[in-house]
Amino acid sequence: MIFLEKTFLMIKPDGVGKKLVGEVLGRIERRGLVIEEMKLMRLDKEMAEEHYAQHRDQPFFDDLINYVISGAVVAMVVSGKNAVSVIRKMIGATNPFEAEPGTIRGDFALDVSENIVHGSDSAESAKREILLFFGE
Ligand SMILES: Nc1nc2c(ncn2[C@@H]2O[C@H](COP(=O)(O)OP(=O)(O)OP(=O)(O)O)[C@@H](O)[C@H]2O)c(=O)[nH]1
Ligand SMILES: [Mg+2]
Repeated sequence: MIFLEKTFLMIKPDGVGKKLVGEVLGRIERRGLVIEEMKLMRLDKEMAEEHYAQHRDQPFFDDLINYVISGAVVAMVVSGKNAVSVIRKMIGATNPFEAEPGTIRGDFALDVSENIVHGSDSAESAKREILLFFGE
């Protein structure tokens, strides 16, 4: 089935630092998805912990939070047919070592703790994350 839906995507500090903003935006646009909202911003600790709340009990949580607040990020709302799963496929596996070539992580990352982008893992997560970042 085809759903017109919205998802949340964030270029993480290593993606911004490696000058991959244009590359990621280009892939989204060339795929036919639409960038509805976008902002360059810096997360504070509270917002980062809220965003990654599901991982609070993981051993890597503190490292994850410190990394995501370490520099600017680009947060955006992306829409299109099946946008949630299409973006997840374009991003590739969580561990870049396992991400297929042609995916963002498979092309630009090698380390699970610095994997360039975040994408919502479900329509429910997208709704929550869009509310957190864009208040809508
Ligand atoms: N150091 C470390 N970081 C991890 C590990 N697993 C996940 N992470 C980090 O935590 C983030 C969130 O994990 P998940 O939500 O399970 O993975 P994901 O959905 O592919 O990644 P996000 O799109 O960032 O949410 C990942 O993107 C990684 O940066 C791990 O085993 N070790
Ligand atoms: Mg996730």
